[in-house]
Amino acid sequence: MNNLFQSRKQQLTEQYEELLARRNEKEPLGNGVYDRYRDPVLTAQHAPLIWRYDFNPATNPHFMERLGINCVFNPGAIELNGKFYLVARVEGDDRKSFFAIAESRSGVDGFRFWDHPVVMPETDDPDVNVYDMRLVQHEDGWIYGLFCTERKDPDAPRGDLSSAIAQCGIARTKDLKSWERLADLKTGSNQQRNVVLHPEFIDGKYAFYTRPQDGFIDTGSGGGIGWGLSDSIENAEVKQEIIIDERHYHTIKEVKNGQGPAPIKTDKGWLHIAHGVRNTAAGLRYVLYAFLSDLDKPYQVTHRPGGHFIAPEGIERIGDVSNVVFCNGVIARDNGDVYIYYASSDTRCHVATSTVDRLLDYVMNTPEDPLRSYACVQQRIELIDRNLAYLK
Ligand code: M1P
Repeated sequence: MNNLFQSRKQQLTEQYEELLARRNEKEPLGNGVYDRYRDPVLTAQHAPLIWRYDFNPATNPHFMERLGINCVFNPGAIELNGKFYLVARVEGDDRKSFFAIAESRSGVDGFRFWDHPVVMPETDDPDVNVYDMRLVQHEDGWIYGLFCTERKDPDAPRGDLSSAIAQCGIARTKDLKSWERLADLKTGSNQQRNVVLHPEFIDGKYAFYTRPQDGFIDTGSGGGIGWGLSDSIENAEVKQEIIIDERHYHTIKEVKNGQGPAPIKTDKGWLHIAHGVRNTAAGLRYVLYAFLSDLDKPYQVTHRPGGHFIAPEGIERIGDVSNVVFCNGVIARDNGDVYIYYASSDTRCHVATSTVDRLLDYVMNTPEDPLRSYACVQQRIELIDRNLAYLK
């Protein structure tokens, strides 16, 4: 075995194991709503070396990377038997995404990918790209993974190699290892991304959060977080969609929005994390926001705290698609702790921790966006005056 091969293999292996052994640390103080952490929980560097390198010195004398990984982001999340599992969107250097499971005992560090990525069966109409899985433990006993399946738009004009059709793929599993692919969700919309399965039956039916839109990127006249019911999950079809959380002019969700992970059930209602998008001279800016909906009627929003819940900070602002935070995975533990997995700039995955109590306090006591500068000043003056009176 040559020296170069041996020394590169050894150094890269040591570097990899160091990365996985690194303990994460909570950032000091924070905003009281949640705590951020110093390090991302998953990055492209967390992809196992056996996914990237040929370990045979005869066929790879330079110990050269053969199949690079570009980024690891937008993970779905689930807790099983006390362990934290992320189903990450792993994107190869060839721009195709696939799913892979990483597990950790702490939920904030030590995430290690399984040796093999998820083998997601295809339907009769093969996916070109799959991404952003929302994992949900449904009361029917299955773990479902809903994800975006993207295919070239067959009606795109000749020469347009970008237009695509996004729809919702559905698969189910009991162990995260073997997956049964079901038919893609049918709705009345040309495009569906950010579709999420509600964890409980509503009126005896499967309930979906949707995001109908006209174009692949543009919402057009569509958009907003939708809601609809389906009799079946094997051949899921939402015949009627209502919009439960609309876009709004001059807000953080002016251009588009989408449900994040499946909502968390609390005694005060369903706690939702979503993303909102606005346009800027520097391109789209994605932030997270939160809201609460009625326990019996999850399609009725009861509390809408104004503004963003998490926005990109520091290094999070930079990546393949800069100025983006996106969340499609959350774990709420029985003890009330909440782990919010979010990705930054379509590049890496982070965690923020909170509790159900803190998040309920946030959604129920943060005032709504009053939608006009004058009204915002009034809102802030009320807070200032209450404080001044209290501090006297
Ligand atoms: O690039 C930012 C995000 O863009 C899409 O989200 P949306 O459908 O709301 O525009 C998704 O492709 C998502 O994966 C990505 O992070």
